[in-house]
Amino acid sequence: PNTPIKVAVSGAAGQIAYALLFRLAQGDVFGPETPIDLRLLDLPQALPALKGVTMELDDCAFPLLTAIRTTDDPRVAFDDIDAAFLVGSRPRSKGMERRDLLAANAAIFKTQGAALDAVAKRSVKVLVVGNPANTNAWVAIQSAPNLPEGAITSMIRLDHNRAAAQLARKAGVSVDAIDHLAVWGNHSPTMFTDWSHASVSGERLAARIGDDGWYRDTLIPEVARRGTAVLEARGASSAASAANAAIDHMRDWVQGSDGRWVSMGIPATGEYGIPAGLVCGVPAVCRDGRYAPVNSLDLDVFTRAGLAASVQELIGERDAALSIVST
Ligand code: NAX
Repeated sequence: PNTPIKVAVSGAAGQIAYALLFRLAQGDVFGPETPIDLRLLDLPQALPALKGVTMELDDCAFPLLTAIRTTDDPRVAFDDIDAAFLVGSRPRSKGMERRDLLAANAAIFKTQGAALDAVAKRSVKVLVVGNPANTNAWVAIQSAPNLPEGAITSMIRLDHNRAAAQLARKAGVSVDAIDHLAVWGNHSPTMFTDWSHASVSGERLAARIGDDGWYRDTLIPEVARRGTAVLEARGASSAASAANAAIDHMRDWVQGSDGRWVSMGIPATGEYGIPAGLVCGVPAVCRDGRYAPVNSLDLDVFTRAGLAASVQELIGERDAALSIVST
């Protein structure tokens, strides 16, 4: 039998994890041949609820699930792991300032980055889902100087998938038919959905849809506000779709994207006026367990302006987190 892959999930007692863990244990990321050893991390007060989740995982009798360990200690959770989904973060409480929220999360991701640096496999693949996801990933990277560049990424795939679904519906094609779609920037309302390179079966998607006004005035704001719309309708934030996006992100990173573009939050290389190192959503292609950003695209004025606004917001978040990282 194959050696089990060791996978940590933080925020494991939360609602996204509740949609994520069962699919992971079923083989949706690492494939039907790879046994999986789960390390579930949450805060001490969540451990009783987490016990219930592990009971349910047991009760599924997943053939691939070889072990489950629960802990409130990141060093225990991340010991020798191959992959991590960092879903847990500090939510905004009533009256909390944005600055305080950033600082609280910077402290969490500083600790978790240092723990990854100390004990994870050097080949570890980390996906940060907990918000502010881009900046949390940036903080973790600063705290993990001994991990190879590119080990830690953030999730913008939910936004990518949301855009793909809307575009496919508008064009009357299946989602699979769409390629070269990109979501740039921060996972926040400033994110920028870019259809300027998108194609459908070799044809330009924009030409197929033929409605630039719809793209600018409906699609872009609707993708940006989709999280709020789900929250209002469901009375709870996106969970199953967020877990699905996390699965898509990690699966494509591990197994390859088959030449297709996916959007990932990755440390910028200096392209497109994004300051090097800033964790920013960009289009990428995954192959052989690695991702490569799609570089040297010609961006039109509208796209450049949208991206620049989101980058400005990311710089502000990074600067607010900086004091925590450096103390
Ligand atoms: P829940 O509140 O249901 O669960 C969060 C869990 O994290 C809780 O069990 C909590 O105890 C735990 N936790 C908090 N601090 C922790 C720490 N320091 N170490 C370990 N565990 C910790 O939230 P849920 O709906 O699951 O959402 C989780 C995060 O995903 C939130 O930050 C949310 O904003 C973010 N999202 C990010 C998305 C993205 O596209 N990047 C989309 C979905 C989602 O909004």
